Amino acid sequence: MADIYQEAADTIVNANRAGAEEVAQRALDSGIAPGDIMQNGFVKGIQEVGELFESGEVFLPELMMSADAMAGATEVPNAALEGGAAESKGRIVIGTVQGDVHDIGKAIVIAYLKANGFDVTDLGRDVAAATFIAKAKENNADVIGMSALLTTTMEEQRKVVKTIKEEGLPYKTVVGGAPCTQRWADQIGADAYAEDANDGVKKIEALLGK
Ligand code: B1M
Repeated sequence: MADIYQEAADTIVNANRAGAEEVAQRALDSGIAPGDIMQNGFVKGIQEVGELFESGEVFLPELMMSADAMAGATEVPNAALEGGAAESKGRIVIGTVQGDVHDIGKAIVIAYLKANGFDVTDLGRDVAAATFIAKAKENNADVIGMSALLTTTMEEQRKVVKTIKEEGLPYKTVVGGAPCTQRWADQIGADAYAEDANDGVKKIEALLGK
């Protein structure tokens, strides 16, 4: 098992999208759970690339190619995770905040939520605070999920929470993404912080009493 996880991580480090898709499919065919191959394999790979980027050993074009391989890797398990339960546990609108294009983690969170019976509307990335609110109204949402990967874009989460409180809107808010913490969620008045996709499902279930 450890071998295929390492193989998965390597495809991301080597920016090999076709290889990533092949390893993902092979993992699923051999009975490995979608969440396991993502978390123990591909996510480890993109984290390693992130560290190499940070230390100046890889540059932005290589990081972008690894991110593309990651997108390929994510599509295969996500398709397998779709449509887990018949009855909706609640309606979620989720997006990456304005100024931020990181959406790999959000895609994983969405797949987990769908597999666990939530009705999810993906707002995409670079989503303005006003759009989160407008889409929550349009979709009669229970929860707004906001992903932010940059310390400079986290503030956008505060804007959404502030508008909800000022206007007395009924939406629960969940924040996530590498720079976010429980402390940050408390500071901006968000209802929950989710460390990863699995935690996201648990926190949203708790918020909605499921
Ligand atoms: Co960028 N990037 N990046 N990047 N990138 C980081 C985030 C960075 C930490 C790298 C570094 O310098 N070490 C750094 C941020 C530093 C900071 O703010 N403190 C950074 C930077 C600086 C930048 C640029 C500014 C680089 C530049 O242009 N000079 C630029 C910004 C562009 C922009 O957004 N405006 C940029 C660009 C990019 C790419 C486009 C090349 C690519 C993104 C591609 C894409 O997403 N489509 C990219 C990538 C891939 C990364 C790293 C390497 C990996 C991020 C990732 O996908 N992680 C990242 C370094 C790192 O994290 N080590 C980095 C894997 C993913 C599964 O984890 O997203 O944390 P994560 O999601 C988790 C949890 O956080 C949680 O669940 C997920 C699944 O377990 N979660 C939620 C996330 N969202 C949630 C929402 C929820 C609940 C849980 O709501 C309910």
